[in-house]
Amino acid sequence: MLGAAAVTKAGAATVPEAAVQSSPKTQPPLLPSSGRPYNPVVTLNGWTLPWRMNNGVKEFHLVAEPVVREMAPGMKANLWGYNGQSPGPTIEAVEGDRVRIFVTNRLPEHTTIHWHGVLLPNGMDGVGGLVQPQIAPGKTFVYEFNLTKSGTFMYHPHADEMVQMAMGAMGMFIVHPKDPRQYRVDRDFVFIINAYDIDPGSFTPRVNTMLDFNLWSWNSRVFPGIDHLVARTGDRVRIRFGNLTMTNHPIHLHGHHFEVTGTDGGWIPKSARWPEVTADVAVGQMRAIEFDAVAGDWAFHCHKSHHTMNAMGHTVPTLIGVDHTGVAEKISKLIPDYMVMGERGMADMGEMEMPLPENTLPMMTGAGPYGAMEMGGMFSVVKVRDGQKTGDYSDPGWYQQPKGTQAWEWTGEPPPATTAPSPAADKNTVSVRKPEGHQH
Ligand SMILES: [Cu+2]
Repeated sequence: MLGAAAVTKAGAATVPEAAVQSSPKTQPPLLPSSGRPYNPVVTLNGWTLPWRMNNGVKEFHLVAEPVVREMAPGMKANLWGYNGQSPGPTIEAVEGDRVRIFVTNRLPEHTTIHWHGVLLPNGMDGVGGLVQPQIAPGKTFVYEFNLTKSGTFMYHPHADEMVQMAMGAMGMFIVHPKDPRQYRVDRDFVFIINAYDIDPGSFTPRVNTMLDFNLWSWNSRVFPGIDHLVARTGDRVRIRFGNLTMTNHPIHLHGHHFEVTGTDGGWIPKSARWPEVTADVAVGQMRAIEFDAVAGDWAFHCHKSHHTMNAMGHTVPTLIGVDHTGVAEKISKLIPDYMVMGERGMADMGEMEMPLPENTLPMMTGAGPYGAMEMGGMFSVVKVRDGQKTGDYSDPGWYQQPKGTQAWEWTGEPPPATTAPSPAADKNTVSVRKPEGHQH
C-alpha cells in the first residue's frame, strides 16, 4: 500500500481499492448503491469510477498510470490515463457530498490533479508548485472537499500539463443535483474531446505538437471506434462534452434543434437558453446540450471537416482536375504499389484498400447500410428508435426509413436545366489605360 502516511492523515484505515477497466466499450450506467440517489450518466466508450462510503465521506481512488488505449479496432496507442484507461473513469457524485479522492502516481514523472470547474478550497485545486507539492512517482495524495454545486466538470493534471494532457491524462467529473427530479433527463451521455498526434506506424503521441494533431477523438476513440448514442423516440437526451484539446470544436447534431443547458459554470436558466444545431466548445470549456429525440440515424460530429478524418499527410497537393492518364503506368514501373489518388476528389479513399503502415487507421472509413461513410475522427451516430426500451443502450442496427421518406434516384427525363448565361470569351476584354507621367 503506497502512501500510507497520507491515508492516516485523512483518518481512513486503508486506501480504497482502485478499480480498473480494460474494455473500450461503453459501460452501462453505474447505479448508485450508497449515498444520495441520482440518475447516472453514460460515458461514451468509458465507465464510472466505483466508490465506497466511509463515515459519510465518498471515497474514490484514482491511479495515474501508462495505459494502452485502443483508439479504434486496428489501432492502439500508448497513453497516460487513470485506472487502466485514457481518459480516466468518470467521477460521479452529488451536490452536498463530501468526497475524498486518493490519487496514486504510477507515472514515470510527478503529477497532480486539478478539479476543473469545481469550487473548492484553494489547497485542493491541484496546481503543482502553486498550491501543493508535486506528487512524486510512487506517492499517493489525498484530495478532500465538499461539492457545493451540481454541474459538469473535468479533471486533469496541473503538472507538466503539455506532456500529460498530450498523453491523454484527463477525465470527467459529474456532480448531480441534490434533488434527482431537478434537470432530469431520460438519457445522459458524457465524453471528453481530446486530440493526439501519432505518426502512422507508431504508438506514442508526439507531446510537443501545438496545432497539427492527426487524431481527433472523443474519449480517446476515433470513428469508427466511437460507440453510437442510442435513445428512444421522445426521450429527453442530454449530451455533455468537455474540450481539452488545443482548438475549438463546433459539435453538430443532425435532425434536432437542441438547447445548450449547461456550461462549466453550471446550469443555464430555462429563460436564457436558445435553440441551436451546433454548439461550439472552446478549449477548457464544457457544453451540455438537450433535445427531444426524433426517430432516425442522425449524424453527430465536429463540424471542422478535418476533425472527421483520421491520420493524414498535410503536404498532399490538390490533384482535382489533373489528368493522370499514362502517368501512373510510368511511375508504377519504378514504384510497384503506386496509385493515383484525388483526381476526382478524395471520396475514393473511403472504399480504397490501400496498404497502410502497421497501427494506423484509414483517413476516411466506416460502412453504413448504403456504402462507405467516408468519415473518421470526431463522428458518431445518434440512433433513435420507437421501440428502444428504457435503459437499453444496445445497438438497434440501422434505421429503416418509412417508405417514401428517403431521397431517390430520378430515372425519367431530366427536367430542362436553366443555366446562367456564361460570358463569352471575346466579351471579356478589359481596357486598361496606363498612367502617364507623375501627375496622377
Ligand atoms: Cu473539431
